[in-house]
Amino acid sequence: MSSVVRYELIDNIGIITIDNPPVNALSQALRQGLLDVVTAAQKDASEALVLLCAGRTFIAGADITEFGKPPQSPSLPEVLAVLENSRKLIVAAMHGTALGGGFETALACHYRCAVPSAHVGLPEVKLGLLPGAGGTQRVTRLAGVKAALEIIINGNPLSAAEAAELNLLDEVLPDENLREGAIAYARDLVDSGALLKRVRDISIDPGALEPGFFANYRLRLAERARGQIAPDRIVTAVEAAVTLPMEHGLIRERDLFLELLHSPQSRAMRHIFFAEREAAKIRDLPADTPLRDIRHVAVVGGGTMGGGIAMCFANAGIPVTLLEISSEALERGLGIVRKNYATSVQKGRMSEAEMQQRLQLITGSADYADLAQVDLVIEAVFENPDIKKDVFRRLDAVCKSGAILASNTSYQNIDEIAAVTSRPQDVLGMHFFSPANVMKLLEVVRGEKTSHEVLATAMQVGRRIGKICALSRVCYGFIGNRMLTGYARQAHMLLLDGATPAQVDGVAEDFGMAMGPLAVSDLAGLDIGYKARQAREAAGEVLDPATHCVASALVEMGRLGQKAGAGYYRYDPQTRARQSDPQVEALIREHAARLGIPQREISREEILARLFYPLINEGARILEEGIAQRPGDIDIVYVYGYAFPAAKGGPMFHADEIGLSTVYEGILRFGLELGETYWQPAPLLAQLARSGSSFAQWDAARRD
Ligand code: T1G
Repeated sequence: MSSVVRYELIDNIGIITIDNPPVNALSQALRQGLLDVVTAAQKDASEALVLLCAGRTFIAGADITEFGKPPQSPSLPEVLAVLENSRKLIVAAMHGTALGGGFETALACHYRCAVPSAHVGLPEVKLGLLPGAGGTQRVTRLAGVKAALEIIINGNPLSAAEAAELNLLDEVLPDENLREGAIAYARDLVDSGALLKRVRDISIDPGALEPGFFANYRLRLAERARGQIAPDRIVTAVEAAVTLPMEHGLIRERDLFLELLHSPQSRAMRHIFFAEREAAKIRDLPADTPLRDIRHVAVVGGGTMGGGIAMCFANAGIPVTLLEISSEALERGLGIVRKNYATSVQKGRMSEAEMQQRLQLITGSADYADLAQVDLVIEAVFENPDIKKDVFRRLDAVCKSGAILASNTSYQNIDEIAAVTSRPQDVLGMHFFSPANVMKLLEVVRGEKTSHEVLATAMQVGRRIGKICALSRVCYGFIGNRMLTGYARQAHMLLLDGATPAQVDGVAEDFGMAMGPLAVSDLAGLDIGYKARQAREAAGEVLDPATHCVASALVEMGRLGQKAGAGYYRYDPQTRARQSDPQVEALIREHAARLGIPQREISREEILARLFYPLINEGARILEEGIAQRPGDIDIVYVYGYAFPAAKGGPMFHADEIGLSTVYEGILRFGLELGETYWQPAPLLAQLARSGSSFAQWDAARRD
């Protein structure tokens, strides 16, 4: 018997227990053990078999760490064929999250049961894959074509009840006693003379679909899954389930799976999967760093960000006090929160009862004394250093010893803020992204004196409220916003060189960005950058007009962006759809002429390189300065904070894919063509490019 698959016979029911922590991933040893046990059980006294897992979940999928390595037999399809062809009835008994190959294993069994809290799903699409062990063929046979397409293309888990509704589960057990319930269910099946039910024997009536169904589905899919190839291949695999016999359908599915497995997109998305988990680990923090107990949180500042942050905690069931400077300001803040929740209820994302439950967790206050016993405070007031320091002085005076004081600042120096308190070891940054209750990224900013305990607690709290956390040291703009500077600067300068806003944004969006840089500026509000520039000029800085003159002119014309109905684009008042505006293009030409910049045709390749090379170059600086722990952390910041396409793996992974020498030589070329001011290669980039290395290799060498 293998170490990861155990077998025992109880009252002539064969119990197969898989035990491969942490998530019972289908490693080679597990596949071999399962095959051996099921084969052996064909000859013993068992009347039926129950397949269940120890630990926190049923099989959570193929072992992703094996991908990209030489395949090792037995393959999962081989193992599942043994299950499906077993002469003895096999019941899959699920708990936790039966995902991917795990759910496919259950689908190859004859009956499926689960505890009420279980979830099942086929999330392969999130790794740039499709189910490669019969999932597309079996789910289509059980749940029908339309449900199968939605389940596999969305990749989201279904509750046990939802799965049962779709005929994907035969029994939802009465309670959470998995083993007991599964054995009783198997015994009932045997005693009732239940037949071996093979999903492969279910036939699908192609006539049930309207003519041209798959072609139309593909057309609608094109916009939804922009740039991703896996969704299209999923349609092909599901179509095969309708048009081909099972054996041929399985072969077709396997071919499509292998095509995706070796695709750059899947490699990139698998990189993001592991980078996300790696980013949660702080290199120099002992694994047993104690955590502080966070039971009650406060947010100072009830603006858009403060309200959104308060919602993050309420959504996680954590009581939160929202503090404002006056009852009027507080009412406005709570109004933002109520409006956000009402929108979610209206869109069916939550019930009225859930909304009320969450609202009850949010208490308003205009008195700092109410914060005396909270465990964590997140300051989210104006991006003004003096105002922030005043807030921290007051928090330091009021909050209990051991309370963590965090700032949501996007740019201010955490060390300077910490220095105005008596407890710099309890101070750090927790930088949320707008809208805070939606965006997944949380930049945890480590001050010079921030203690290990406070850091570890902040990362854990981030996970608790559903955020993906990345650690940053202190610098202007931390990781994400610091890198964005060069990207946004080139977007503006490309306009003066002759590109239109639609061209610049179109290239970025064809690359896979959710929104191009100029459309993002319109969304955020052009006045934010305008005010920041005014503050810098007031402090005596001399700014280069070529980096912002058009943006400033738009603000001075009242074109603040989407909120004003116009910025770089005009916006339809109903749909908010953007339209190019000849007036803006004339304004650009006028400023280019005033600066003596000749306008010319700009190629797609030049736009792409001028947008993304500065991003990569600044990322290299951030790595060499130790601001970010690893290249993957930067990738996570960009995928989850700035909607960089996961199918490209993030800026640093993408740089490795195109080759650092390509990036480095491109920067040198732009330096010659456009002037070296903004085209200074980062030393680390130059070093790695010259040695033919990559960010990934550099990072691996540092770990060893
Ligand atoms: N393979 C290898 N390691 C995995 C893994 C997997 N499938 N899933 C998780 N881990 C590791 C993870 O890296 C982390 O490691 C630890 O387990 C805990 O994970 C043939 C081809 C199951 C919902 O996509 O969604 O099947 O950091 O921190 O928050 O058609 O893990 O501790 O060293 O995420 O409780 C399809 C992926 C694979 C599911 C648990 N399956 N996993 O979440 O823990 S492709 C998936 C998850 C496939 C078939 C195809 C989540 C989870 P470490 P965690 P969690």
